[in-house]
Amino acid sequence: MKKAFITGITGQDGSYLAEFLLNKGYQVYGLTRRTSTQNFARISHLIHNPKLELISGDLIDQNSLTFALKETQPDEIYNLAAQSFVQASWEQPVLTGEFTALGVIRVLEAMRLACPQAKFYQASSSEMFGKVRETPQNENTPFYPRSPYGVAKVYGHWITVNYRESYDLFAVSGLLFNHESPRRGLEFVTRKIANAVARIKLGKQQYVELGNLESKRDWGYAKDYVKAMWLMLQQDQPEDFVIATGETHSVKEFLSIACEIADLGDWQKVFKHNPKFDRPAEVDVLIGDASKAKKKLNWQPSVSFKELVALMVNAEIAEEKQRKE
Ligand code: NDP
Ligand code: GDR
Repeated sequence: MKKAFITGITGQDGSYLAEFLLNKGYQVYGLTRRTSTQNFARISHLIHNPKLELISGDLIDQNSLTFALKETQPDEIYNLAAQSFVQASWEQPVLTGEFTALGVIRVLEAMRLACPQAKFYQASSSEMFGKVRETPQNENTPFYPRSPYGVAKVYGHWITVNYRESYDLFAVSGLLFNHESPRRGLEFVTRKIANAVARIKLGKQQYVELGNLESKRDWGYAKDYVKAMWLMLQQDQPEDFVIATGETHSVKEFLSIACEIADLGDWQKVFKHNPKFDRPAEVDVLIGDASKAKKKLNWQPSVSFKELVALMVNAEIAEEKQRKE
């Protein structure tokens, strides 16, 4: 039985990845940090599974990571934990650096000491391409991050490459473009729109306040993307991969289709601009070229943009119908 260790198991991707690995028969260990109120909502359906064990630790605490890996001796390590909200990275730049950048080297150091034979996955991001140097972006496109988050992810990416080359570790970096789902945090634009549209439809809210509607993203479905992470660790050679749909759509398009799906009519009737959600420096347009993943991992996305919007809006309508105000 293979053993996997996931940091960030309580997050969107961690919860889908845990499900995916448990279905494959893995023993899964998940790192969780101590909070005064438990935040296991995304994994509540999994926590009684005997093949899942939660281990207490934090990316900022080196000993907790080394201890967790010494105890569990995993075959595969997925480093998904991070301060992952771009906007918050301007408000908490130092914390973002601690978690999202230095957190990576702490996990790598723990692995080097406790289980150097394991395979390591780093959750890198299309935000590293930022002010893009070429279109579409592939594994060789130079980075130009536009936020403290993007800068921190560049560190995480290069330290993963460096540990692979310095210590001959099986360490890979997945350059994943935006991926969404009903489990996305409410602060991210897709879930925020899907939720607001559902609430407007049900008469609980009148409009949605957003920032820049012109920015464009390559949006895929999170469940497809966690499979790509696993595939990267099943290869014989450690290599980095871009994972993306190859399509780009604006925030405005997302909003407009969401309104259509919820039968709200013209999106302009429910939209208000709030400069609070504009960013000090924006990433205008991202579009990924995942042809290497298609060729070597036999990976491709299974959900189209329109299906993704529908899936998210319908999930929010069902959820909001149940929720008591
Ligand atoms: P989420 O924000 O949903 O989850 C982040 C996870 O990290 C949570 O489990 C959180 O725990 C945990 N975490 C945060 N700080 C610490 C810490 N100091 N110690 C231990 N755990 C911590 O992110 P996603 O699931 O969306 O993304 C997963 C990873 O992939 C992240 O690294 C993100 O930056 C990266 N990424 C995401 C993309 C996307 O589109 N979703 C695209 C490209 C990269 P808690 O629940 O306690 O807060
Ligand atoms: P992103 O996702 O920054 O791409 O990072 P987010 O959904 O936060 O923003 C996408 C785009 O929408 C614009 N926008 C708004 N964004 C938010 N959150 N709230 C708003 O009200 C709003 N209005 C407009 C933003 O300006 C931006 O252009 C996500 C995260 O998951 C990262 O961790 C990950 O690395 C990248 O995707 C790939």
